[in-house]
Amino acid sequence: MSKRKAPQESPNEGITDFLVELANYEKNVNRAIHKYNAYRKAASTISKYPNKIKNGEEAKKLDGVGAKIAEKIDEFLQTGTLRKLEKIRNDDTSSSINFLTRVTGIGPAAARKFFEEGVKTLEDLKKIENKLNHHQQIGLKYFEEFEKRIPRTEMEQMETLIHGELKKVGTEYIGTICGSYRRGAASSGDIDILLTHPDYSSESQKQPKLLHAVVEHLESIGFVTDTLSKGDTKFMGVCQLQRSDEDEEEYLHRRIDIRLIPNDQYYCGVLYFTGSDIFNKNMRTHALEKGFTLNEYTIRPLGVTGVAGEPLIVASERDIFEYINYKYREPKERSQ
Ligand code: DCT
Ligand code: MG
Repeated sequence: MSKRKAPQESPNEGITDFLVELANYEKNVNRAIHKYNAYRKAASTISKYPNKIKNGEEAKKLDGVGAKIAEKIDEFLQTGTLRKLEKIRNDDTSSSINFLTRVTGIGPAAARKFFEEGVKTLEDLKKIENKLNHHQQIGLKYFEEFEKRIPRTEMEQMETLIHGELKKVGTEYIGTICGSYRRGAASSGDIDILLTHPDYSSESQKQPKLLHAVVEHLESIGFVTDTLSKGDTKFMGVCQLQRSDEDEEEYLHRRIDIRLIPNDQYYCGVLYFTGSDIFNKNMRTHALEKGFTLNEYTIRPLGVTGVAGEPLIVASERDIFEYINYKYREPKERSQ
């Protein structure tokens, strides 16, 4: 999961930017996930709104924009700034904690702990490197590189490479690069790969070898450069394209996640990891209204008592939309 989201272009960019900044503050500093979700949701609806918002009242008519956010929009439109945000930006605790969470491996809780120990900056982190866990050390090592988004052309190159190499490991693998790339984004924060194989289903034994063989092969060709964590079904790490003669510069190190999914759960996984997170949330809410529970593994009908039944058979993403009577949306149309 990538840490920094691409800004959304809209006539109300100023508003959506400050809402996202407030959202991150609530998540990282206050650990108030509900407030985070509320700001994200408001930002998402406003970014879809085609007209330039003139005042809070106009915004309040939109889904997810309440009285308090409307008030902030008024203040922002009238003064060009927001006192609450100015205060947060100038506050040492908030800005330090917010900064520390930009390192992969440092979440809101670890950030606060480091801050309380007097560790606030990249330099401070470098001084206590031996106290960081492996994931955080790699996060520190590649801090600047991980902050840069991956241009779509580079994502395409990596996709070609990965599909080619996958075939060499085994002809029966199926792989999909999900995340913002699958949604057609101009740039991505990381690479999210889903793998499946006909030999692996939710009924069969775990098959970590199917994942590890792929990871080891990608290491052997120098594409995967570091490991953050490696489990039976999920690899988190770092990759880098090799420079060729035509390239002027080295490629940057990129965050890569590879997941092995049982073949009967593959399309629920592809749907979930394609996102966006907000689209997923909306689709899950719709599923619940129709009496189904949907997650990254399965879709199950809910009985009258609210107990989930057996997983339904899913052979495509479309099947999931059809079960819950939701109009199909191509990945490109799933940004919200
Ligand atoms: N996801 C989700 N809920 C979350 C986090 C992730 O539903 N809280 C899903 C949707 C997107 C997918 O996982 C991959 O996550 P990210 O890489 O964080 O998102 P992205 O859309 O690929 O964006 P980016 O370009 O920043 O990587
Ligand atoms: Mg991503």
